[in-house]
Parts: sequence; structure tokens; C-alpha cells
Amino acid sequence: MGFEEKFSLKGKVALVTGASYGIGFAIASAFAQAGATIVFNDLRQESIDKGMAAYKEKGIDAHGFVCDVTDEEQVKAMVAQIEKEIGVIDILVNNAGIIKRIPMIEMEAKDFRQVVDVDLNAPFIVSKAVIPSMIKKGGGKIINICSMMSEFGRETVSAYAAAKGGLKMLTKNIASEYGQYNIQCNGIGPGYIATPQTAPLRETQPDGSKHPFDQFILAKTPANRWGEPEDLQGPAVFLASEASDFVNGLILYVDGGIAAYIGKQPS
Ligand code: NAP
Ligand code: GCO
Repeated sequence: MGFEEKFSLKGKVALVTGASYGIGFAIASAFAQAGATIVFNDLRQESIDKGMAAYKEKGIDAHGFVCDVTDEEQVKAMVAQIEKEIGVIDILVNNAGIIKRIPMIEMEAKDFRQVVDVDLNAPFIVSKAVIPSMIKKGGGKIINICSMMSEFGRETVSAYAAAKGGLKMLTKNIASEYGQYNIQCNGIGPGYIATPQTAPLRETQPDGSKHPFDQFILAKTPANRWGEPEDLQGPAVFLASEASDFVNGLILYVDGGIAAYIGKQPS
């Protein structure tokens, strides 16, 4: 096999959850460029329509499904339909996620549960739905989109940190339990990436100045910039391809160096 073929996704079917825009869209677009057939889902038909138009603009013939990843029955029905109409899912990216930024002692239990439901329980539900066919087919790849909050805490994100920390351990457990079936389950831990999820942290202030969080992130990031969704494309293709067949249970931090850095010294 040629070296480039090791990174090819030709003939593979990839399901990327919550991929109408943002990180999921960038990852799915890279998979398509590497040769995969793209399937994505989102909560509303409106998001699917927007996503389909965006993929089409890039020349990608994607398949979109309305499906709430926290609903096991909906997920089972979607996976069955994909397997029947498109093929067995070779690559799953658990990307759909939400965040609620609320100080912990002000947060209601129902909000905490909702974040854990989308960011942790759903990756369990979707992985559980695709693994049996991966086993029958002889292997597969699962990539869980983790976070800096899989390792670190910060004010207001207790539920998100708890869920993403849990997702790191779910990743290691899927690798441990199903590695024997040639299934590799790894995580990507993005740093701070410019998407709608982080838009409130980057908003220009009424006086025209940058949001204080913007300076905070630049000072924390040796690369001295926010990440772009495209920064995740190479790492995702690597973890979806044969090139990573002996990599299992890894969380690959794609963070411009945040996790390595103690922070900028005072000038
Ligand atoms: P985003 O811009 O908010 O996009 C998230 C996507 O998930 C949206 O398409 C959303 O659909 C979908 N979604 C939410 N709940 C869903 C559900 N129950 N069922 C199906 N789809 C659902 O987020 P992003 O910044 O691209 O982030 C993608 C992933 O990366 C998330 O897991 C996030 O936590 C993680 N992450 C982001 C960053 C960052 O800095 N941006 C860093 C580290 C990790 P709707 O639009 O219809 O709600
Ligand atoms: C926040 C951010 C983060 C990032 C990301 C970091 O409020 O701190 O939204 O949680 O989105 O997950 O890796």
C-alpha cells in the first residue's frame, strides 16, 4: 500500500453528528475530500437544509438526517436507515455538543443534566448503535470530540467539564472494550476554536474593544490565536484512516499548545 493510501477514506461511510456547521462541518468536509461518503444529523430540518446547501457548495454530496442524539430510539432508527440505504458506518464522529455557562451554585440540576445528556450520554448512545455492525464488518473508527475541559476546569462550565471529562474516559473504555474487534476509539480535544459556540466569548464590546476573554485566550495559547475549525481536519482524517490503526484510546489535543503552557509571564 502506498503511503498516501494509508490516509485515504475512499469507500468509507462516515457519520458526523451535529455537522451542519462549525467543527463537525469542517471535519466532515475533510473526510469527503479524503474520499468518504458523508452522513450527518442535526436537531432541526432547517439546520439540515442549511448544512446540505453548504456541503453542496463545496461539491460534497452529503446525506442529512433530523435526529436528536440524546434520543436512543431516534438514533437506532437513523443508524438502521443509514445501514440500509447508504452502508455500514465505518467512521463515527461524536461531535454534537452544547455548553451552558452558569456559575455552578446558580445552575439548576435540569440544566446540568441536559449538558451531560448531549455531551456524554449521547456519544454512548450513538457509539452503542454503530459498534455491532462495525464488529461484524471487521473494524471501525470512533472519534469523540472532547475539550480542554476534559483536563481543566474554569468558572461557569461545571456541567460541560464533567461531561467532557467523562467523554475522555468513555473514549478510553470503548478502546479497551472493543479494540479486540479492530475498533479504534480516540478523542480530539480542540483548544479554543472560532465557532458559534464560542461567539459569546469573542464578541466586540459596545465600546468597540475586544471581549476580555479574547485576550485571556491569546495569553493562554502559545500559537497566539484562536483555532479555526479547519485546524481539526488533518488530525481527524489521521484518526479516521488506516494510518492510525495502532492508535487507540488517545486524546489528541489540537490546542495551539494550551495544555503544555503555564501562561504568559507578566511583562
Ligand atoms: P456548535 O457551533 O455549537 O455546533 C454544535 C452542533 O451540535 C450544532 O450543529 C447543533 O445543532 C448540534 N447539536 C446540539 N445538540 C444536538 C442534539 N441533541 N442532537 C443533534 N445535534 C445537536 O459547536 P462547535 O463549536 O462546532 O462544537 C462541536 C463540538 O466540539 C462540540 O462537542 C463542542 O463541545 C466541541 N468543542 C468545541 C470547541 C470550540 O472552541 N468551539 C472546543 C472544544 C470542543 P443546532 O445548531 O441545531 O443546535
Ligand atoms: C468555554 C469554552 C470551551 C471551549 C472548548 C475548549 O466556555 O470555556 O466554550 O469550553 O468551547 O471546549 O476546548
